Amino acid sequence: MKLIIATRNEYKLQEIKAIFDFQGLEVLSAFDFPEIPDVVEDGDTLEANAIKKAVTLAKSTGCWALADDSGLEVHALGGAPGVYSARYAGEPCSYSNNNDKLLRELADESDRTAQFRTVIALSDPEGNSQTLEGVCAGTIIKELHGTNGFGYDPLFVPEGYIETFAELDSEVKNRISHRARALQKVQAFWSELLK
Ligand code: ITT
Repeated sequence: MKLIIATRNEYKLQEIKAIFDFQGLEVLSAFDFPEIPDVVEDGDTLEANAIKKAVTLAKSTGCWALADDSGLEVHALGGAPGVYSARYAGEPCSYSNNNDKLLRELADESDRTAQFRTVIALSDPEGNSQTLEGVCAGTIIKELHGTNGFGYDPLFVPEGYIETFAELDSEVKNRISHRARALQKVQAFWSELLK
């Protein structure tokens, strides 16, 4: 059976491939379907965007599809940037501009707690979908540290660690992250489905 990972984010794709056990599945991604346009992520929630991405790819390809929509939720900012994490500093989207804006917004804040949230949507070829979620709590530090990972990783120190996700080995991030936690649930759901 084929499973399409509905992303064109190379970092995210590598993390999903490292975390999820795709045994017996032929794994493809949105990169294998250049003729299918990018899905416009105009939902108000991570759930809505994840479902839109998974269902669009599943229906256009006739295969099962898995989509991940993730965001950083900062408590002192009322949960922002949240679903708008990719475009936090406006267009064109840039990780560096987003991180700079986050540091500016938190300049006078003593509460720097935050969490990453991932919602994974799985869609069958007809567009019936299911979502599962994972959260990773941590804090936002005051300057960029590390070069691994992507997005807000150089500013995010997960709870129980002193290094950012961008300093930690990818093996550690892929064990404790929001994405790992969501994918563990997807793995259990998928195993049940195959029974
Ligand atoms: P796709 O929609 O193609 O999957 P995307 O880059 O648009 O890729 P998201 O909408 O899920 O991905 O993510 C929104 C932003 O959240 C993303 O641009 C990053 O800045 C940030 N982000 C997501 N996951 C992250 C992670 O694991 N570490 C750091 N930042 C992350």
